[in-house]
Amino acid sequence: MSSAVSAMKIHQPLPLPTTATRSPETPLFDPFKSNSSFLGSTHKLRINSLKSASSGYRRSAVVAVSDVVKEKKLNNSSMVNLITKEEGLELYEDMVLGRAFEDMCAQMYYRGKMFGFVHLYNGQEAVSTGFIKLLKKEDSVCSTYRDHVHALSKGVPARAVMSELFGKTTGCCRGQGGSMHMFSKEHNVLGGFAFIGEGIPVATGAAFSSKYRREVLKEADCDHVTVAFFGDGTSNNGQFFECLNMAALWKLPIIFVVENNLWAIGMSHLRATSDPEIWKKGPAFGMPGVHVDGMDVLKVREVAKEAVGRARRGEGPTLVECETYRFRGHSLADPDELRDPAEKAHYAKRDPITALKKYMTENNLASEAELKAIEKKIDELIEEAVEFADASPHPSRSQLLQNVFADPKGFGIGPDGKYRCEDPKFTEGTAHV
Ligand SMILES: Cc1ncc(C[n+]2csc(CCOP(=O)(O)OP(=O)(O)O)c2C)c(N)n1
Ligand SMILES: [Mg+2]
Repeated sequence: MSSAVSAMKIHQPLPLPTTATRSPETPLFDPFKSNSSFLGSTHKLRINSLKSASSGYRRSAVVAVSDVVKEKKLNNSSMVNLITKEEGLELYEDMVLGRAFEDMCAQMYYRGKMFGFVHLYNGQEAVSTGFIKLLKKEDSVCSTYRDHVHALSKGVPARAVMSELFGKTTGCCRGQGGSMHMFSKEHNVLGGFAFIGEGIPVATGAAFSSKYRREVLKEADCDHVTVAFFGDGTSNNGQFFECLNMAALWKLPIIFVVENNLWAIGMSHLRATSDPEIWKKGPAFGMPGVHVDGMDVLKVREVAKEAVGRARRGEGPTLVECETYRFRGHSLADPDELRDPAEKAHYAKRDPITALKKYMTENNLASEAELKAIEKKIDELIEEAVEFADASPHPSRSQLLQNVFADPKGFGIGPDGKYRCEDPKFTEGTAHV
């Protein structure tokens, strides 16, 4: 039996019981009774967790899938691989692409090729890759201002993302969006959003439209799924709760993916959130809540498989909290002096790319040389993306007010009686327009 086939046999979809379907007898995995290290770098949370475990308060329909996977691994020492070679190589390539792209962004930013805020995704690659590489082209992804890598995972070409960052016409938004507003109709990337939480209702609307097309317009093959990515800080925003409610009420095909990197700019998640376990908010609204180690792409993928499957089968939404970490400052303008070096070092050791590389080589899924070849291919692709972006033209002045919904009169009328925006000097002083 090939390792792929046996892997499929052993790894049946993981259970995500809902409050509606779980009988009281169903044994529930309790992460607090295991050796789980939820938000492992802190003591405070562990104390909170123990308190709630002893009060019995958190007996809700939640499953710590990362721990389930870990336990399976322990209980099945002969367990075969979680992925096939081809799958592993695809995941590796996507994560290396995300990392190398962001590293190049940092270089280009400091060389003055990009403007405004640029938020990098280093460290969080397993989340984007783990979810998006399971999606179909028709499925949608909604992001935040930390959006380059989500767009890349969803298939937007690196050169189109880089050009967008350079503010060039060949960018995926013709240079008009910039770093925080990646959008691609073709790839169903519904946007990055500078305001936190803005993407969540957009994603909920997309999921509603899929359901409407299937159930009201009778498009039987419309089983499209939407994944909304957002941060821990954002999960304290009201739009999150409103959308959880609507998604559960209407059983929408959506997955809410919280990328809990423990920080919202300089605010610790533990200081800002009454109950830091975001996953528990799912069952409160009647949907499964799942916590997963977001530094391990294979665990994320296991959780994603189940959640995407649920959504596609019309069984409704899932809330997934991925425990992850950003390896750089909040944005490239952040000197990153706030976070404890010991915390940074703790997560650096859990680099998701190094972890996958180790898994692949130790399980004979790939040789060092094969992985090196992928890294080289990606380096070349990124070099090419930069050259392409650099050589591409800036948008013409006339593009400035295209797709701007505000009436240009809002800019006022100049002394010559014409709109100010028609004055050739209107944009003087702004970068490269
Ligand atoms: C509505 C709104 N309020 C405040 C801000 C300022 N702001 C920008 S990023 C951020 C923190 C978000 O943290 P998190 O959701 O954890 O995402 P991360 O940056 O960690 O990916 C805040 C408060 C904003 N962009 N939008
Ligand atoms: Mg955060």
